[in-house]
Amino acid sequence: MSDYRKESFLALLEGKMTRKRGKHLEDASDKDLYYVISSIVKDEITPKWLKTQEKYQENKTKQVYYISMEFLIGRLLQSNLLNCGMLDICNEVLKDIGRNPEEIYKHEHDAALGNGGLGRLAACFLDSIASLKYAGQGSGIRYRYGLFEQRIIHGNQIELPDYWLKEEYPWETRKADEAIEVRFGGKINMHKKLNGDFEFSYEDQDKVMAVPYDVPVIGYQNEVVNTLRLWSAEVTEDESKLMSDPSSQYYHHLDHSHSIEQISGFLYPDDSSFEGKELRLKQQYFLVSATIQGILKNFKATHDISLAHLSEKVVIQINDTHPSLAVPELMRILMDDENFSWDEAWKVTASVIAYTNHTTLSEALEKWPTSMIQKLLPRIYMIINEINERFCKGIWFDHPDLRDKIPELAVIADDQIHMARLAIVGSFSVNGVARLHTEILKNKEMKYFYKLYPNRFNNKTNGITHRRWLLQVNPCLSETITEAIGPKWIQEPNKLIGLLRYSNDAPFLEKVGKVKKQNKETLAKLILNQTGIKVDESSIFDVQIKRLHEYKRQLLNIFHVIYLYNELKENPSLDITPRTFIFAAKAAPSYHLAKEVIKLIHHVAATVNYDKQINSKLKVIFLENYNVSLAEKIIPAADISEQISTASKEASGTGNMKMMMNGALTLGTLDGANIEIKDLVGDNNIFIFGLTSDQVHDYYQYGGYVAKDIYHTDDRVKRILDQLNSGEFGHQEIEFKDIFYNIMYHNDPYFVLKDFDPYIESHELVERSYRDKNTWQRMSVTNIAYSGKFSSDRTIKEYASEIWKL
Ligand code: GP0
Repeated sequence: MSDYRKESFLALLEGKMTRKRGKHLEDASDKDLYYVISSIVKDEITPKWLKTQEKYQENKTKQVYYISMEFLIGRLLQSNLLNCGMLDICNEVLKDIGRNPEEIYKHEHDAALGNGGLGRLAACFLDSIASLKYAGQGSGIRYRYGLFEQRIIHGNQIELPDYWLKEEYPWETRKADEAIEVRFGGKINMHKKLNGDFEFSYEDQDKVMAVPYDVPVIGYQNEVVNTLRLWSAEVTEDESKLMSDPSSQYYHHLDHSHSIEQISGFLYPDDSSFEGKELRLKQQYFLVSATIQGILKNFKATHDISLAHLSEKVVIQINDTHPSLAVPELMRILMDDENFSWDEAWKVTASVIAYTNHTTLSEALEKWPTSMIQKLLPRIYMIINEINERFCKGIWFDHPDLRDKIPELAVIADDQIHMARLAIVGSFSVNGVARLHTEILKNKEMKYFYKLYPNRFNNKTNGITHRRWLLQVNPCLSETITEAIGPKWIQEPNKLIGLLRYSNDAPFLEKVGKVKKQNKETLAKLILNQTGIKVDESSIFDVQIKRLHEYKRQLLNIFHVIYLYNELKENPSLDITPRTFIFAAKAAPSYHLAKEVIKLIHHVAATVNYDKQINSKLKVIFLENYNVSLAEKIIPAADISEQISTASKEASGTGNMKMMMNGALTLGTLDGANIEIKDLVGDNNIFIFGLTSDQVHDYYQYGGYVAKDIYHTDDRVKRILDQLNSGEFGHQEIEFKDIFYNIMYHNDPYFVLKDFDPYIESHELVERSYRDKNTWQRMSVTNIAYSGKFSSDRTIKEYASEIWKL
């Protein structure tokens, strides 16, 4: 590192510390340093931000807008420093002045404007779009409360509000002059025009201001700075004036302004499950209307061609169906404000919008009651109705073979609006997020739509940004990689494949093993700090970190732990490789069974961890409040990546990719992107077990699975289930009756018992493999080598060339 650069960074730091915080560097707190370094980054990137946006305007570049109800961006300081090429300097200077960078970065509140995979994917995509120099922006909601903070009390999950804006958020810029009015409710007037068409005007609508807050998205050392635009709901100026008018009904207005601000009040905490609340619908329309109006305004300011050419300059990707009101909203504006005919407006709309599906779970499908949409969005309702009528007529006349499928295809059926159907009908591209998932969409869930629109369907296997999830979180591994194959992999992650040449190179394997060991030591410290439990750093770190959901089968994992515990109790001298099972997961607040599983994990942990007879061989750790920052600490230390969803249920998974990239071996089912990982690394470098997607499908369709039979024939299983019931885990006070009941009397809907035996077997193979350090490290390096494919750079290049046509 050149001394000159270090000196000038230090000078910047000193200067800013006095000016911004009124302190000398020696007296600065970690928080002072956090704010000052953020401000240095902002100064560095602001000119680039302006320039990037000006360039897009001047060159009339085609833009992609990624609309998402969730952006799980986490902390930004470290990744922003990395992307603008200042991370190393900053770390060194901080160390020179006796400060610990980690302690400083910690002062940023994790921005948790998302639940899990779907929201984190959006964040990774923005990083890749900017790093690949594409003109794109994210559009989301600036929730005042992000995803709840999780506390565990006696094994019970407690939710605390996440008021992340309590202190100044340095990355956002409020753009009050670009606020946009969004309207709800009201009456609609129809007038017949001379040419016989109808014209619509609205009355008595509720008006809400959508005020944008822009967050910079910095490309990796490439001068590009894109934007994540987060909309905040505020009262209009007229109405806030009324508030200060003494003659007005103060409390009425207070009530009103409160209900408006609630629109961007909080993120709904449900992952992969639909909660049909009116406030959520308001949020969705608020996001979509503000975004589309903004897009059209920008289009008009940039181009002198008609909006009929919108698709040449704009493409809108909607992240799941949450923003699918984009379809009728764009139709509405084109027809009512821009005087397009229906056909003209439809042509534009259906060539601009592209839809990504993230799940086939039926409980996640969004279906809004027609009455709710009609009341809240009367004009939008009329348009959806018309879309539906034309669509159904189209099938009737042009696809007589599908006539009897109309009830399954109609956008409006059973007094409900089916948002996925609306999204498919109103878009030009429908994509799944992993190969298997897309095949299931095409051949099962959406097969009649696929018949109607075969060319619309395509796959885009998910990815993760290797900049955050390797370079940033695992600097030692990154360095080791670079020492071996040079730095080109950072720009082209596929170059990681060069590591294959080192998969038999003993010194290299040893280095990689050492780095893993260090990372495990670091995590062990964190675990000791947070839980008071000391774990064995040479044990296998077996990790399952993700939202808690029945289909993800944390239950199967803890059943295996109970099984091991039982084995060890029977034979305490059993020679097994010590294991540390690490869990982290939030349950949706109203998801009872998920919370029961969290409780079970805690009670098993309490039993196992304090049992002197066996606790040198087995530990169970639950780390509370799983979020992006915690993931960043766990992932580099993982040996085993648990990806054990019931086959066909996990659309893709992305944690699987993060852990693979950090050298963990996957223990998983043939589900989601696990299959694509397996295809790359080969059967010998992954542990695969359990039912296939087709087998699961056949059991659902034709029956033939009886969970009780396994209970009665497999002693290991019977023992575990009886232990749940007997209060053995939970001091005889707590019994896990609901879990027991779900398996025995709901016939184990996620095949936990069915996959139990193959899972145990797979674990035994894991345990044996780990004994041969050399083989294990070779497998680990092979995984890292093939992980380049799962960089979101690859994913985004595919979106850009095959869907967005940028
Ligand atoms: C899917 F439908 N996902 C949903 C949802 O509501 N929330 C959510 O996070 C996830 C999938 O479960 C996934 O398999 C997928 O990879 C991710 O969306 C991004 O496509 C979890 O990683």
